[in-house]
Amino acid sequence: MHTFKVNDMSCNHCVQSITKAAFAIDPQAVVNVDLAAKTVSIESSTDAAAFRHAISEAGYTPE
Ligand SMILES: [Cu+2]
Repeated sequence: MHTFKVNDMSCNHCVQSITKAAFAIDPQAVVNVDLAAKTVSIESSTDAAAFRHAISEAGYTPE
């Protein structure tokens, strides 16, 4: 399980962009975004760095 804090995620559009970016890395991933807590949890066997990069590319700042 990879968990990122994404403080610059502010609405459902952000949630969708990040979810889409995660699925582009691993279509089998289980992605949970908690907008209130500003966390993104991804269950995947793919390396966390790949998701971190994808979230950055989508225009967000994963911590
Ligand atoms: Cu947004």
